[in-house]
Amino acid sequence: MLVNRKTLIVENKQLLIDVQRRSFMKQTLSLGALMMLTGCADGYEPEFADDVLDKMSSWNDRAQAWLFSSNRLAPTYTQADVVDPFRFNAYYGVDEVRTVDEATYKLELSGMIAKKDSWTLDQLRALPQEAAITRHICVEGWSMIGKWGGVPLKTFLEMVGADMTAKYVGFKCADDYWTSLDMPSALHPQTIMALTFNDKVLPKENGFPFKVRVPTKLGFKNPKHVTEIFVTNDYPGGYWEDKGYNWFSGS
Ligand SMILES: Nc1nc2c(c(=O)[nH]1)N[C@H]1C(S)=C(S)[C@@H](COP(=O)(O)O)O[C@H]1N2
Ligand SMILES: [Mo]
Repeated sequence: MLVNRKTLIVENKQLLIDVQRRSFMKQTLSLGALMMLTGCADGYEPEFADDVLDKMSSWNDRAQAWLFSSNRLAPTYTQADVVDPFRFNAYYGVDEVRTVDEATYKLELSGMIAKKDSWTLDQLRALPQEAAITRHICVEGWSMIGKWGGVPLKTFLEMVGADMTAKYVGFKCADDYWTSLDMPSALHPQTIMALTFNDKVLPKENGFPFKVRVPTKLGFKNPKHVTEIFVTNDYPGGYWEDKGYNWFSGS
Protein backbone atom coordinates (compact mmCIF):
# COMPACT_ATOMS: atom_id res chain seq x y z
CA MET A 1 0.00 0.00 0.00
CA LEU A 2 1.51 3.32 -1.05
CA VAL A 3 -0.45 5.52 1.35
CA ASN A 4 -0.51 4.57 5.00
CA ARG A 5 -4.16 4.56 5.98
CA LYS A 6 -3.49 5.70 9.51
CA THR A 7 -1.71 8.79 8.19
CA LEU A 8 -4.48 9.27 5.64
CA ILE A 9 -7.09 9.22 8.37
CA VAL A 10 -5.14 11.49 10.73
CA GLU A 11 -4.62 14.05 7.97
CA ASN A 12 -8.20 13.90 6.81
CA LYS A 13 -9.92 13.51 10.15
CA GLN A 14 -11.88 16.77 10.05
CA LEU A 15 -12.62 16.30 6.38
CA LEU A 16 -13.96 12.80 6.96
CA ILE A 17 -16.23 14.17 9.66
CA ASP A 18 -17.35 17.01 7.35
CA VAL A 19 -18.01 14.67 4.44
CA GLN A 20 -19.97 12.31 6.64
CA ARG A 21 -21.96 15.23 8.09
CA ARG A 22 -22.75 16.62 4.69
CA SER A 23 -23.65 13.31 3.12
CA PHE A 24 -26.94 11.53 3.34
CA MET A 25 -24.97 8.80 5.13
CA LYS A 26 -25.26 10.82 8.33
CA GLN A 27 -28.67 9.28 8.79
CA THR A 28 -27.13 5.85 9.10
CA LEU A 29 -23.51 6.30 10.18
CA SER A 30 -23.83 6.57 13.95
CA LEU A 31 -21.75 8.91 16.05
CA GLY A 32 -20.30 5.78 17.62
CA ALA A 33 -19.06 4.59 14.26
CA LEU A 34 -17.57 8.00 13.64
CA MET A 35 -15.85 7.99 17.02
CA MET A 36 -14.49 4.55 16.26
CA LEU A 37 -13.20 5.78 12.92
CA THR A 38 -11.55 8.89 14.34
CA GLY A 39 -10.51 7.10 17.52
CA CYS A 40 -8.54 4.68 15.38
CA ALA A 41 -6.47 7.54 14.13
CA ASP A 42 -5.55 8.63 17.64
CA GLY A 43 -4.70 5.49 19.51
CA TYR A 44 -4.67 2.09 17.93
CA GLU A 45 -1.87 0.27 16.21
CA PRO A 46 -1.69 0.78 12.44
CA GLU A 47 -2.38 -2.89 11.65
CA PHE A 48 -5.49 -2.82 13.80
CA ALA A 49 -6.59 0.52 12.33
CA ASP A 50 -6.11 -0.96 8.85
CA ASP A 51 -8.23 -3.92 9.76
CA VAL A 52 -11.04 -1.80 11.20
CA LEU A 53 -10.87 0.58 8.26
CA ASP A 54 -11.03 -2.29 5.78
CA LYS A 55 -14.13 -3.56 7.50
CA MET A 56 -15.66 -0.07 7.74
CA SER A 57 -14.89 0.61 4.12
CA SER A 58 -16.47 -2.58 2.86
CA TRP A 59 -19.41 -1.97 5.18
CA ASN A 60 -19.63 1.52 3.67
CA ASP A 61 -19.65 0.14 0.12
CA ARG A 62 -22.47 -2.23 0.98
CA ALA A 63 -24.49 0.30 3.01
CA GLN A 64 -24.08 3.03 0.42
CA ALA A 65 -24.99 0.73 -2.46
CA TRP A 66 -28.05 -0.35 -0.53
CA LEU A 67 -29.05 3.23 0.29
CA PHE A 68 -28.24 4.63 -3.12
CA SER A 69 -31.34 5.14 -5.19
CA SER A 70 -30.77 5.52 -8.92
CA ASN A 71 -33.45 8.24 -8.70
CA ARG A 72 -31.67 10.29 -6.04
CA LEU A 73 -30.50 13.47 -7.73
CA ALA A 74 -27.52 15.58 -6.72
CA PRO A 75 -28.51 19.21 -6.03
CA THR A 76 -28.29 21.66 -8.94
CA TYR A 77 -27.39 25.36 -8.79
CA THR A 78 -27.75 28.51 -10.86
CA GLN A 79 -25.50 30.06 -13.50
CA ALA A 80 -24.45 32.76 -10.98
CA ASP A 81 -22.85 30.01 -8.82
CA VAL A 82 -20.59 28.74 -11.60
CA VAL A 83 -16.85 29.28 -11.07
CA ASP A 84 -14.99 29.78 -14.35
CA PRO A 85 -12.12 29.08 -14.81
CA PHE A 86 -12.59 26.01 -12.67
CA ARG A 87 -9.91 24.76 -10.29
CA PHE A 88 -7.39 22.20 -11.58
CA ASN A 89 -6.58 19.09 -9.59
CA ALA A 90 -4.75 15.87 -10.40
CA TYR A 91 -2.17 13.57 -8.83
CA TYR A 92 0.45 15.82 -10.50
CA GLY A 93 0.91 19.57 -10.89
CA VAL A 94 -0.71 21.78 -13.53
CA ASP A 95 2.66 22.08 -15.34
CA GLU A 96 2.30 18.40 -16.23
CA VAL A 97 -1.31 18.62 -17.43
CA ARG A 98 -1.91 16.13 -20.25
CA THR A 99 -2.51 17.45 -23.76
CA VAL A 100 -4.70 15.18 -25.86
CA ASP A 101 -4.50 15.70 -29.65
CA GLU A 102 -7.99 16.19 -30.99
CA ALA A 103 -7.00 15.01 -34.50
CA THR A 104 -5.74 11.59 -33.43
CA TYR A 105 -7.92 11.08 -30.34
CA LYS A 106 -10.05 7.93 -30.21
CA LEU A 107 -12.23 6.63 -27.42
CA GLU A 108 -11.67 2.86 -27.14
CA LEU A 109 -14.28 0.42 -25.83
CA SER A 110 -13.61 -2.97 -24.28
CA GLY A 111 -15.11 -5.69 -22.13
CA MET A 112 -18.80 -6.54 -22.05
CA ILE A 113 -19.79 -4.19 -24.91
CA ALA A 114 -21.34 -5.44 -28.19
CA LYS A 115 -20.12 -2.66 -30.52
CA LYS A 116 -16.47 -2.05 -29.72
CA ASP A 117 -15.69 0.38 -32.57
CA SER A 118 -13.71 3.37 -31.35
CA TRP A 119 -15.21 6.88 -31.35
CA THR A 120 -13.75 10.16 -32.61
CA LEU A 121 -14.46 13.42 -30.85
CA ASP A 122 -16.70 14.61 -33.70
CA GLN A 123 -18.79 11.45 -33.42
CA LEU A 124 -19.20 12.04 -29.68
CA ARG A 125 -20.12 15.69 -30.30
CA ALA A 126 -22.87 14.59 -32.71
CA LEU A 127 -24.70 12.69 -29.94
CA PRO A 128 -27.50 14.28 -27.85
CA GLN A 129 -26.12 16.51 -25.09
CA GLU A 130 -27.32 17.66 -21.69
CA ALA A 131 -25.88 20.15 -19.21
CA ALA A 132 -26.21 20.59 -15.46
CA ILE A 133 -24.81 22.95 -12.82
CA THR A 134 -23.58 20.84 -9.92
CA ARG A 135 -21.09 20.86 -7.06
CA HIS A 136 -17.79 19.03 -7.39
CA ILE A 137 -16.55 17.85 -3.97
CA CYS A 138 -12.89 16.87 -3.65
CA VAL A 139 -11.87 14.65 -0.75
CA GLU A 140 -8.82 16.90 -0.26
CA GLY A 141 -11.11 19.50 1.28
CA TRP A 142 -12.48 21.83 -1.36
CA SER A 143 -15.64 22.05 -3.40
CA MET A 144 -16.70 24.20 -6.33
CA ILE A 145 -19.76 24.62 -8.52
CA GLY A 146 -19.46 24.19 -12.28
CA LYS A 147 -21.53 23.63 -15.38
CA TRP A 148 -20.70 20.49 -17.33
CA GLY A 149 -22.39 19.47 -20.57
CA GLY A 150 -22.19 16.33 -22.65
CA VAL A 151 -23.61 12.95 -23.55
CA PRO A 152 -25.47 11.08 -20.79
CA LEU A 153 -23.36 7.98 -20.15
CA LYS A 154 -26.53 5.88 -20.14
CA THR A 155 -27.39 7.01 -23.69
CA PHE A 156 -23.89 6.09 -24.82
CA LEU A 157 -23.80 2.70 -23.07
CA GLU A 158 -27.16 1.80 -24.62
CA MET A 159 -25.97 2.90 -28.04
CA VAL A 160 -22.86 0.70 -27.97
CA GLY A 161 -24.70 -2.29 -26.57
CA ALA A 162 -23.06 -2.43 -23.15
CA ASP A 163 -24.19 -5.30 -20.95
CA MET A 164 -26.26 -3.41 -18.35
CA THR A 165 -26.35 -6.47 -16.10
CA ALA A 166 -22.58 -6.20 -15.57
CA LYS A 167 -21.36 -4.91 -12.21
CA TYR A 168 -18.86 -2.21 -13.18
CA VAL A 169 -18.04 0.44 -15.74
CA GLY A 170 -14.36 1.39 -15.72
CA PHE A 171 -12.48 4.33 -17.26
CA LYS A 172 -8.86 4.60 -18.40
CA CYS A 173 -7.30 8.02 -18.92
CA ALA A 174 -4.55 9.71 -20.95
CA ASP A 175 -2.47 9.92 -17.74
CA ASP A 176 -1.99 6.88 -15.49
CA TYR A 177 -5.34 7.43 -13.82
CA TRP A 178 -8.29 5.09 -13.79
CA THR A 179 -11.48 4.70 -11.80
CA SER A 180 -14.71 2.73 -11.89
CA LEU A 181 -18.41 3.02 -11.10
CA ASP A 182 -21.09 0.57 -10.07
CA MET A 183 -23.55 0.07 -12.94
CA PRO A 184 -26.44 2.01 -11.28
CA SER A 185 -24.17 5.05 -10.84
CA ALA A 186 -22.98 4.75 -14.46
CA LEU A 187 -26.62 4.73 -15.61
CA HIS A 188 -27.65 7.56 -13.24
CA PRO A 189 -29.45 10.33 -15.20
CA GLN A 190 -26.91 12.99 -14.06
CA THR A 191 -23.82 10.98 -15.07
CA ILE A 192 -22.50 12.50 -18.32
CA MET A 193 -19.53 12.30 -20.65
CA ALA A 194 -18.73 16.01 -20.26
CA LEU A 195 -17.36 17.58 -23.45
CA THR A 196 -17.97 21.16 -22.29
CA PHE A 197 -17.45 23.34 -19.24
CA ASN A 198 -19.65 26.42 -18.96
CA ASP A 199 -20.81 25.95 -22.59
CA LYS A 200 -17.23 26.03 -23.93
CA VAL A 201 -14.93 23.18 -25.01
CA LEU A 202 -13.69 21.43 -21.85
CA PRO A 203 -10.28 23.00 -20.97
CA LYS A 204 -7.32 20.63 -20.92
CA GLU A 205 -6.78 21.38 -17.21
CA ASN A 206 -10.26 19.99 -16.54
CA GLY A 207 -9.98 16.89 -18.69
CA PHE A 208 -10.09 17.55 -22.45
CA PRO A 209 -11.40 15.84 -24.54
CA PHE A 210 -13.92 14.69 -21.96
CA LYS A 211 -14.35 13.81 -18.32
CA VAL A 212 -17.04 11.64 -16.84
CA ARG A 213 -18.99 13.98 -14.60
CA VAL A 214 -20.67 12.08 -11.77
CA PRO A 215 -22.29 14.63 -9.43
CA THR A 216 -23.42 11.88 -7.04
CA LYS A 217 -19.77 10.93 -6.43
CA LEU A 218 -16.70 12.56 -4.92
CA GLY A 219 -14.31 14.30 -7.33
CA PHE A 220 -11.80 11.46 -7.61
CA LYS A 221 -14.50 9.25 -9.18
CA ASN A 222 -14.84 11.77 -12.07
CA PRO A 223 -12.12 10.65 -14.53
CA LYS A 224 -10.60 13.27 -16.85
CA HIS A 225 -8.99 12.75 -20.33
CA VAL A 226 -10.90 9.49 -20.74
CA THR A 227 -9.41 7.26 -23.46
CA GLU A 228 -11.15 3.95 -22.77
CA ILE A 229 -14.45 2.76 -21.30
CA PHE A 230 -14.75 -0.87 -20.24
CA VAL A 231 -17.58 -2.93 -18.79
CA THR A 232 -16.75 -5.81 -16.48
CA ASN A 233 -17.80 -8.04 -13.60
CA ASP A 234 -14.25 -8.02 -12.18
CA TYR A 235 -13.72 -5.30 -9.58
CA PRO A 236 -11.54 -2.70 -11.36
CA GLY A 237 -10.70 -0.43 -8.36
CA GLY A 238 -9.02 2.84 -9.26
CA TYR A 239 -5.97 5.06 -8.74
CA TRP A 240 -7.06 6.44 -5.34
CA GLU A 241 -9.37 3.53 -4.49
CA ASP A 242 -6.36 1.17 -4.60
CA LYS A 243 -4.55 3.52 -2.17
CA GLY A 244 -7.32 3.19 0.39
CA TYR A 245 -10.06 5.64 -0.51
CA ASN A 246 -13.54 4.20 -0.13
CA TRP A 247 -14.61 2.78 -3.51
CA PHE A 248 -18.27 3.86 -3.43
CA SER A 249 -17.58 7.44 -2.26
CA GLY A 250 -20.99 9.00 -2.79
CA SER A 251 -21.16 12.75 -2.24
N1 LIG B 1 -7.27 11.49 -15.43
C1 LIG B 1 -7.43 12.01 -14.18
N2 LIG B 1 -8.68 12.24 -13.73
C2 LIG B 1 -8.85 12.77 -12.50
C3 LIG B 1 -7.75 13.05 -11.63
C4 LIG B 1 -6.44 12.77 -12.14
O1 LIG B 1 -5.42 12.98 -11.47
N3 LIG B 1 -6.33 12.27 -13.41
N4 LIG B 1 -7.97 13.58 -10.39
C5 LIG B 1 -9.32 13.47 -9.82
C6 LIG B 1 -9.56 14.36 -8.69
S1 LIG B 1 -8.95 13.89 -7.18
C7 LIG B 1 -10.32 15.50 -8.81
S2 LIG B 1 -10.73 16.46 -7.47
C8 LIG B 1 -10.81 15.95 -10.13
C9 LIG B 1 -10.33 17.37 -10.44
O2 LIG B 1 -10.95 17.85 -11.61
P1 LIG B 1 -10.66 19.34 -12.08
O3 LIG B 1 -9.20 19.42 -12.48
O4 LIG B 1 -11.57 19.61 -13.22
O5 LIG B 1 -10.94 20.23 -10.88
O6 LIG B 1 -10.39 15.11 -11.18
C10 LIG B 1 -10.39 13.74 -10.86
N5 LIG B 1 -10.12 13.01 -12.09
MO1 LIG C 1 -10.12 15.13 -5.69
